[in-house]
Amino acid sequence: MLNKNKNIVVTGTTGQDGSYMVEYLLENFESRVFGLVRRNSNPNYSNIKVVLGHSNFELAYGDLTDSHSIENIVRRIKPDYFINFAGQSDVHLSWEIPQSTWEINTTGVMNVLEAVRKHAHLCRTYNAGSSEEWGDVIYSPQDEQHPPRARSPYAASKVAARQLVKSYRESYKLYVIQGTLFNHESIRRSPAFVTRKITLGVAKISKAFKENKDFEPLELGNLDSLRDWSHAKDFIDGVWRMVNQEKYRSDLGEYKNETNLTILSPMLREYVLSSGENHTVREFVEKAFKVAGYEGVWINGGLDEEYIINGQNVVKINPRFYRPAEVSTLLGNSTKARIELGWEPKITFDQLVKEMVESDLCTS
Ligand code: F7E
Repeated sequence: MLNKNKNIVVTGTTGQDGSYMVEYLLENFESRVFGLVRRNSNPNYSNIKVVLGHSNFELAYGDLTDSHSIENIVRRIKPDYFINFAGQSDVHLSWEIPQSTWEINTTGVMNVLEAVRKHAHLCRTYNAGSSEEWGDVIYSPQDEQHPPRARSPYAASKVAARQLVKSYRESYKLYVIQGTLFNHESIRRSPAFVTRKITLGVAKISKAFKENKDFEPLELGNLDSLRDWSHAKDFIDGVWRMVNQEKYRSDLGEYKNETNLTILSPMLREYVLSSGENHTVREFVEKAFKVAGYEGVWINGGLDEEYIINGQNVVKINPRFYRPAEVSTLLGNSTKARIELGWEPKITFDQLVKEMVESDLCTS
């Protein structure tokens, strides 16, 4: 168990991944965890309500795009780990706000790397990478060797961040890693993403069925996209293993001199985390309704496609949700993480859908 003297900074604390990471660290270790949050006049701490008040947890104000704030935090806290889950993670939105997507996901990462380089050289740093970086894939399943083929401003920002991570690792011998995470979901997922949008829609429509009320059908875009979906909690464990690679550990005092640093840091590995199976959006819709007790049929096709349950249209297509350039299929090969890190996902696709739908049925 890590002792109390370790300081861990987690960014994106109020989001899905950051909040699960904070919980995981506080449950398993005695270290001090600093959750980075941006100033917001209307803050939403619902994902971290269970850790607020924990004696080893502290909120710290900062913004990745404000280099001063990141530098001040790193200089003050001198973290042993810096886990960066903050970002503009909405792929579709990245066409609307390409510049701020870049500033948060790329320049923001440079700010972290610079702060760590100057003030916490031995800090183990993680940056969230994405399977979106591979874009219009050239083989399946995709592993760490797949070339970047970005198809959105979001993906391009992550590819550039990966190159920054690589160059800082090799130039300054930092322990810094950018994992490649496939889609990961949970009850904490924002409705901006298709899985949560569907489970919330299913809950709303189920309620309307039960109460015999009118409802608007759920509006979706491309139903044929294939995604490799996992549970976010499984990935938290994988990320923690990436920043604690056995070969390079002997605990944090391990790098005794510059010679060791020079030899070891460039050998760090970046890993894919994925379930190894993929499903269409259409299949997610069917499974989600089934969890709620409904089975339907698809009729028509193309932009007129509809999902019919009890003679009523519950899903229709809205072209607004199509993307200017789609990543039509993603399927991960996480063999390397499974063998070298001993990581494996524990929650199946069916369990994930069930958990999300049941949670939304309870709260709708
Ligand atoms: O879309 C299709 C959409 O927005 C999944 C982020 O965490 O994972 C996520 O990116 C698929 C796409 O996630 C709707 O066209 C259909 O093909 O849930 P999503 P994403 O774009 O795959 C990666 C790994 C990340 O790194 C990202 O940060 O579903 N789709 N109809 C729709 N998508 C949305 N959002 N809304 C729809 O109505």
